[in-house]
Amino acid sequence: MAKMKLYYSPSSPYARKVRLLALETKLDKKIDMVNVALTPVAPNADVDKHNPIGKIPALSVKGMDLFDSPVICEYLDSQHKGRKLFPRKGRERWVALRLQAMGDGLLDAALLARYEGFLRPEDKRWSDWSKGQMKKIEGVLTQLEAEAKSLKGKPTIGTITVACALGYLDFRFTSFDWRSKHPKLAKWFALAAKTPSIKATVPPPG
Ligand SMILES: N[C@@H](CCC(=O)N[C@@H](CS)C(=O)NCC(=O)O)C(=O)O
Repeated sequence: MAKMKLYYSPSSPYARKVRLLALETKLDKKIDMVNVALTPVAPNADVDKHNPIGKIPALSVKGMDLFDSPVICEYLDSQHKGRKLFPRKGRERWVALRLQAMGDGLLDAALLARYEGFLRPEDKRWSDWSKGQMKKIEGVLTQLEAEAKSLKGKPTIGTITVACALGYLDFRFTSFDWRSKHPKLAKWFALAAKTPSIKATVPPPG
């Protein structure tokens, strides 16, 4: 079978979800990695060919292009015979999907704040917009702290996404001390960060 092709960047937290899931399910050997650079104002023509939204991650497989990260992750999880990271049914499934939604929601806000504070020309920046995004990030962190128990146990798409979201805060929001107000979450992440797949996908500095 032809190898799958993953368009990604080592700094993308959404692509990191896919890379983590691939490592956890040992599908990584079946994927060729295509490292691309892009922003909303500097799109990548190759990515545009594979994702009409022009974002990474995108996965080319069997003549089809898949996006976005929840869809790619669920597809990959259907391609192996081991323990599923998308629990198939029951409460466990909704807990995992809900955690994924919280992690993705945190990331969506974090990326908007990052683009606002880093990409947008300084004279056009809007501090209320950035504050609004930071409020969403705080909201997710508070909720995760309240239900930190649900993060324990074997990895699921939910815990993987939360780990990518917290990792992104550490990567791009270095002066944001999320740990002191969310000690249970911080404790969980300190342990999770020792997992080989998480260690192997830490974004390089820069
Ligand atoms: N909902 C998408 C979000 C993907 C996303 O925003 N990726 C960023 C990189 S981390 C991107 O491609 N940004 C370029 C752009 O917004 O044009 C997913 O889960 O895959």
